[in-house]
Amino acid sequence: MNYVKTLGAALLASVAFVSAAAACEVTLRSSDTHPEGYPTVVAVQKMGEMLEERTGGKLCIEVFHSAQLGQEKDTIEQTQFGVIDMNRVSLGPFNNIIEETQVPSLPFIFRSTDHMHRVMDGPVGQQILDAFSDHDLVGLAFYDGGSRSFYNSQRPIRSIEDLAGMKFRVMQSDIFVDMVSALGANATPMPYGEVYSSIQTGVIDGAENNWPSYDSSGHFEVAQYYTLNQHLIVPEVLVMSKTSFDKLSAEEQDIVRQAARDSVPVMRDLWQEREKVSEQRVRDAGVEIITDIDKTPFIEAMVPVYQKYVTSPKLQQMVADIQATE
Ligand code: BDP
Repeated sequence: MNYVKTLGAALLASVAFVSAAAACEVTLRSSDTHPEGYPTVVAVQKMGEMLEERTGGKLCIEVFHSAQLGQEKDTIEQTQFGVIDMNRVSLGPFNNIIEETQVPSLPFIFRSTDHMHRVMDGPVGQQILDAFSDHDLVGLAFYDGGSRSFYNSQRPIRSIEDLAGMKFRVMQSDIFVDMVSALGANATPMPYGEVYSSIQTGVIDGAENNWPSYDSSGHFEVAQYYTLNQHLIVPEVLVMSKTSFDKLSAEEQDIVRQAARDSVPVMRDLWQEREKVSEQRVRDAGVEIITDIDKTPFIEAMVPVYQKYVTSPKLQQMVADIQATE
């Protein structure tokens, strides 16, 4: 009896689900490398709910999480081609394509997450969002990516000298390769999804990321030394394929832009919570966390990186604007 009842309820639920999904005329497919429940995934799902409500059920979003549509570099190309409608990615993999994205990806460019928010919510952030339009994309909003620090499987890193000769995975961006080289270590750019096994098999010694990614990727299981040197605060971005965007009416485009903006505070709250949860989970797993680290030599080592990348007057102005932002 109970079984029949449960079955009936499950059937009803699935019918309801099918009809709700079917009511959407357009379901935008959005990519994310992170798993279900990760702040970026949930924020885009929330944006989808807003969209559905504000378009009377016409537009919906389906988030393909856990890299179901591929690794970031490939999904970016597919979004440019209009095969994928939306994408939530780090700014890192855009660095080699859109020069404006290099500026917020520079090591130690932001003094804090609050500073990053003020910059990305202001004119510099808008300038970067606008830059996507020359690359078949529409920049919709920035999300948080926390601050990134090094972790490895070999030994606790307590100073810049300890990094010497170690091999770290970085996102596929030349800036990060040069950043790691300037610290005296070796960089291997590779997709996020290959990092776990590469550490496990000793192809690399470690990588660098924020608390939630270090946790959700399981990297802490294979790289048990985490040094909070916080060299990067790289914002994440939500973009839409220009091809998909152009298919919408002007009114719908405004609704999409607004819903993306409205998902930002949702994301920031989720992020703050998740950072604490992930930190606790990793600490409970017995990872060695090195907090007592002098950042000054790391900051000083970045001079050649700035010299190499901040060359055009445009990027120099952007760096100056960021530094002048309170
Ligand atoms: C995470 C970002 C994700 C990147 C990943 C990486 O949220 O977009 O793919 O880092 O290191 O923090 O590749």
